[in-house]
Amino acid sequence: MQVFDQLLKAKKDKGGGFFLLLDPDRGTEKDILHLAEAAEDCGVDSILIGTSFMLNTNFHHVVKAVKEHSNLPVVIFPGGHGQISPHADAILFTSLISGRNPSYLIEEQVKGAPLIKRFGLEPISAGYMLIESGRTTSVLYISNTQPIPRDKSDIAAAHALTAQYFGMKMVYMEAGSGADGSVPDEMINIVSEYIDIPVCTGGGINEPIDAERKILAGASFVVVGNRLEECNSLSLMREFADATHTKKVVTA
Ligand code: 1GP
Repeated sequence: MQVFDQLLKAKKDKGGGFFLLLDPDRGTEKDILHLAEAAEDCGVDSILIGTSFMLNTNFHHVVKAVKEHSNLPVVIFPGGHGQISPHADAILFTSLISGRNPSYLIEEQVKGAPLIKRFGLEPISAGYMLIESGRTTSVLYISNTQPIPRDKSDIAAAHALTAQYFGMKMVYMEAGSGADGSVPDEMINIVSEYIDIPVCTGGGINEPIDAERKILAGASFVVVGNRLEECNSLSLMREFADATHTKKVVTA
């Protein structure tokens, strides 16, 4: 089964899909692999790997090691065309549609596409939208773009519909890693009601209850990185997965 179909199945069966984001620039390799190895047992549906600004030169090595330590689909969430590795299963083929910077709208993608083909990675096209989060996150600074204001759900909805009409498979509503405020539930609700493709959201989701709220608001997938990498707690990772899986299995 293709990775994207597996993610859709997680949403359908469990109510929402929970993705663990591992940033090769944050934490030691030991800490990253500690989370990766336990992720499947804790209920994680997919592991994302990527960063907005990479200092670590060992990207391929980290992706390979994570893949060797987990049976979950490993999906690259690239900050640029330098983060394409043959060791992953799929890649979020994002275009930063909320911005007007040609580098992140199309240039990085043109540089990366031939490598994705050569490596046989499954591209999962996604309209990537930055939502104002209360601070200048790395992705905001590096992309040199304006985020969509938190109270402008209509603007967010128009961007998301554009992604759908372009044939993208989902939209990713991003507050930025370590954001002060996650994407507002109300905006997720308005956008997910307005479009027919799934909504993924991440950035500043620091408590399991927040993950549950995002799914109940209409998101299909929730991404958590910072909080789990900071505390390296397997029990918290399980709590996040359980909270995201809003469709509880009732056993007789
Ligand atoms: C960042 O959406 C992800 O691209 C996750 O954000 O690290 O704040 O969980 P956090």
